[in-house]
Amino acid sequence: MKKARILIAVLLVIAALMPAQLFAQAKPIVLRLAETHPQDYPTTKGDYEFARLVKERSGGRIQIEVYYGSQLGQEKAVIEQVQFGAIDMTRVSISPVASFVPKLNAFQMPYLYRDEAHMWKVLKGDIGKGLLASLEPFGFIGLGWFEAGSRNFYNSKRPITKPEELKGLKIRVQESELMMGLVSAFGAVPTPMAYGEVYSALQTGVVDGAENNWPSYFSTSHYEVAKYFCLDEHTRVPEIIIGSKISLGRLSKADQDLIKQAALDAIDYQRAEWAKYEQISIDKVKAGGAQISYIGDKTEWQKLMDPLYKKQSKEIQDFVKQIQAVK
Ligand code: GTR
Repeated sequence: MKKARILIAVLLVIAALMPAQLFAQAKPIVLRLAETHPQDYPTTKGDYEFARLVKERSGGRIQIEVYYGSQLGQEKAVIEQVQFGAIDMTRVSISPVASFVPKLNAFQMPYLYRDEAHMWKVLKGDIGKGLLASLEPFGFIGLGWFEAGSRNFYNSKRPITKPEELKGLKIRVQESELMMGLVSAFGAVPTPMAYGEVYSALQTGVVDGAENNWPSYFSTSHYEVAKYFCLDEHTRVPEIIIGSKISLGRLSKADQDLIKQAALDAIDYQRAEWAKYEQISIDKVKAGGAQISYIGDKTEWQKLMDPLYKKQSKEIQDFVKQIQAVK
């Protein structure tokens, strides 16, 4: 009896001295990722691929739970929560992140990239890598980029074939100062609003139009209430996955690196999903009655953006030059 008691006491002392990690091993590290779009949307599919890679490579030790469909809130509020560590990570457009990290505006300037291939050369090259690595002082860990096509105007009032036809239209924009400036430079009236509120704002006439890519125009059903779509391709705004410096900062350097690499390795999968879904979206909105105006020569549209470029800080103007120089 006495021996048994001594044994228990010894075991308790050993247990108390064992590092906490040994016990934690049995319990996986669970990280929450916030996503605006529905479950079948290509960014969400990219999130799942990222989560799959992390789980596989960590032998199940790290698990990412994807909260799609804005379950954790609208983008701006989610970014704030990531910044103070209440949400571990999120996939968002860089537009609203630029309110927290102004230099990101350089990556969403109008008519900046020659095409999709140019943008990806920038994002996957030194400029993109450097940018991801520079988010830490703002409370974020930059993980990776996703494709989001080009953004275009659509409205419920009239077909748009020239920029002056946008004059006076109330256009919803993301919560982004740059996007407000862009819409104003076209002579329209910008109205910042959360993504989830746009359908009813279009339906009730609170706004006349909005701007987005084909997949968002389709998946939100905005084409039902704003059928004039103008393929002016004014911006190409990459999506970004950001982690919370507070919450990911608690992980070991090796685990952080594993997560970063998995996010980068999910990019090509997401881009392939994007291409498929973009085509489906184009077909569906056309079949659903959307009227498309195709803009051939965009010189006139581009010229109107000169003042917006000139207004940017030196840091952004330098970035723009570097981006343009990537061949
Ligand atoms: C989409 C983007 C979303 C959100 C939305 C918006 O293209 O994927 O993350 O930013 O646009 O306009 O609010």
